Amino acid sequence: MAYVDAEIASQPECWQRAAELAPQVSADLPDPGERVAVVGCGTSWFMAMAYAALRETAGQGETDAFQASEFPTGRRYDRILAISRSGTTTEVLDLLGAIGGQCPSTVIVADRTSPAARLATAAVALEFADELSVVQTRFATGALALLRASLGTDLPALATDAEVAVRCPLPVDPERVEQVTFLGTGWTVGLAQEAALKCREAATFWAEAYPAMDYRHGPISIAGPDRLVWALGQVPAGLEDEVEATGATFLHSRTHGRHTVLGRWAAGRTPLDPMADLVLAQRFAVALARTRGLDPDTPRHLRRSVVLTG
Ligand code: F1P
Repeated sequence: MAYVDAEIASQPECWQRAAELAPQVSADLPDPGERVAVVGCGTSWFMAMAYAALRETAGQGETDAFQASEFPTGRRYDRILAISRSGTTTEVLDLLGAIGGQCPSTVIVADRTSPAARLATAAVALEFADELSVVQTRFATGALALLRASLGTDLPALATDAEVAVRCPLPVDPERVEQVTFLGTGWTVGLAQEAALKCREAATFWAEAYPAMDYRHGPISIAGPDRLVWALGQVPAGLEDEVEATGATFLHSRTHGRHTVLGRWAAGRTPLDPMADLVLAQRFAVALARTRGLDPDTPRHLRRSVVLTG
């Protein structure tokens, strides 16, 4: 068993703990009405994208997400919110250093003693969600769970979905898949990006991700037999039929049931929350790694954090 297996399995508990923490750290999280930029790199950037879309949709204020190196320094924000498991990622440190005291900044980290925690005005530490695997799973979803709780999402209900996602059979046999494309709409675009990144990192597997409405604008040419299109969240009308007409398999938590007992669980209920569906995608990535004889904890060419020197 790899570290990532245990870390994935612990997500229901992590989400609960994040929800408990949310009211205690609310003073350091964005206030309603603030204009906020959320930044990160890799996985943390994708969580930033998800939160930004959720916050703005919830009417809490204009919220942008940026890869830390692409932050537009000429814009004015009321608060910068950085996400970084390690708290050592160079682009995040550079940005927090450059902002200085010009604007309040909060960083969500796993390690409260990290450089990012010292540079930001405030740090929210999710020590319980830290990880030994290089591949991020529970820190990312734990940070998003905290932020969703701060927006009023019912986290105990979500944790129940996560319980299903860590236990149920996978909706598809990884041995029989040649390529996967994840799709999202609104806040789940970030989740789709993260699901694809897991497949690339853990399994060096060909995985792409797009906003669902953009999929018809070219990426659909990749679809075909033995390939998978996995939609997280809302599915645009007609897309499932168009994908299936190519010979590709279309997956959605509403229809996982065609393939597994999860569908029998889901029959007559609302589909899994997309964040729980991401948990299934994490498990799919780890299973892919195993079918390819790879250690999912140690992706090639990747370390726990990207620290640039010079
Ligand atoms: C971000 C990151 C991850 C990646 C790997 C290396 O780190 O680039 O997205 O999967 O773990 O680090 P952090 O800033 O969140 O520590």
